[in-house]
Amino acid sequence: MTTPIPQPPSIPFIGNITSLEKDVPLYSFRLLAKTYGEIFQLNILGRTVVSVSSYALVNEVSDDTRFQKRVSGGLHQVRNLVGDGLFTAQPEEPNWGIAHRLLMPAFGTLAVKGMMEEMRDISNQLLLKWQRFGAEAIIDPSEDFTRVALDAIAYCSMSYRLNSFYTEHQPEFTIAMGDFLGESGARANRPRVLQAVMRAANAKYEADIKMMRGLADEIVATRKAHPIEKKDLLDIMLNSRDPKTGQGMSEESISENLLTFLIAGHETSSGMMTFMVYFLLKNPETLRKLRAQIDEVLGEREVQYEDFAKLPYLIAVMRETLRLAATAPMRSTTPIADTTLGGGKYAVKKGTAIVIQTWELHRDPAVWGDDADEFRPERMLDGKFEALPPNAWQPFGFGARGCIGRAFAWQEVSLVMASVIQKFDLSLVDPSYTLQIKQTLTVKPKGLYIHAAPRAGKV
Ligand code: MNH
Repeated sequence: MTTPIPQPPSIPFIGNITSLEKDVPLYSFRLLAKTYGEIFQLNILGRTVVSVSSYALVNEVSDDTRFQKRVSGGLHQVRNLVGDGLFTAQPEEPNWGIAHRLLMPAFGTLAVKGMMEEMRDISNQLLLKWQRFGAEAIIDPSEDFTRVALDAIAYCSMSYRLNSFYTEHQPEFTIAMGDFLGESGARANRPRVLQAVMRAANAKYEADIKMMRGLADEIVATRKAHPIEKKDLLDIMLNSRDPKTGQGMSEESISENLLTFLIAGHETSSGMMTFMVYFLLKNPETLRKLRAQIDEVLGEREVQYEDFAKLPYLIAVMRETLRLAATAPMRSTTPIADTTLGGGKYAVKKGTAIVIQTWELHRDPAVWGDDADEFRPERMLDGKFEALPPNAWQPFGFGARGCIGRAFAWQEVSLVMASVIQKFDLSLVDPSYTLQIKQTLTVKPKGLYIHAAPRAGKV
């Protein structure tokens, strides 16, 4: 016997859409999980969405033999820009396999290691800026980390310089992308009739898409006009063939995947660095310990690839940051056939969207204990991370559709954050600041401002 999945009261035609906060849906999902428990379902404009948040249920749906990724909701809207690119392809679309097989090797640990000096080039632009601005400047870390992450992915994987540090405001592309992602999220929760009459919003959406496609075309055209020796991501897309099908990538597919990497490759990493700064400033003892380890290993010299293995506390802080603030806060999966969840308790039909609430998963007391809400990197140290139950920590998603950029993000954040902590004394502009969130498809802190005072002898 199955029991019905709990559902908040629903309004005819509109369903549960009013249960979702417009600006930060994550808040609503978290509140609903507190109210209704580890599983509940919503009716969003006629679509059933099942939300799961306990370790037990997430572990159950993290199973490639019974469930597979489903691109729906806001992510489905992102297809308006990137079509069946690597991130947004449905599992049955052949372009996923082609792009996956071709591009995986470009982002393996070894390939990423080879990008170290290009990453440093970009990271140094941030360090120089903060040094020149000096101790009194008010810094928006989210903006500068976004510059770093966006420039790094473009430079390391496409040998293209976006030069985001040379514009006063966020670069045009960043703004267009932010607006596009925000609008894509909103569209998923908007009745079609309403969408149709929103002329200004629709025109802006189309203009943003056009602007971003223009950049992709420009990057490809630049490469064709100035070929280089390097076997980077762009070179692979232009010149390699899928070993399995023998197919190359079409022009459209190249453009869509190029944009996929620019999008997927920067918002999550920059959000992670911003959250990390927030957690460190709110936990001075942790910051002190991290600084001590960095000083001991690096002294006055620049961090090298080989140093990362000697900075276990940095790694623990990064893991703990992504536990409490997974910057891609949800992912969707779906049963391959009609099935049940919770050991036969709840029936779920084939094709139903199941949304995994990573923020709740990462706070399940069954895994993390009673202090699950506390930022405590020690829980990730000394083999404890490796001893976690399977799928308990999954900020990078799951299985074949897990993050392809994990090694890239890890190296980038290690490099940037080790350097920042080594060279600057950070402080909050407003010491009473408490965390607020801005959500597009990803989440990042909102309204966080810091000072970065150069440390004597270190810069
Ligand atoms: Mn990334 C997929 C999180 C950095 C490129 N990424 C995913 C997924 C999560 C995720 C979660 C799975 C989404 C889903 O199931 O729908 N990614 C992150 C986080 C960071 C990150 C938390 C940084 C921190 N990602 C990066 C970087 C790149 C990148 C950097 C590019 C270099 N990610 C991708 C791509 C996919 C993906 C591409 C889609 C892979 C696939 O479906 O085959």
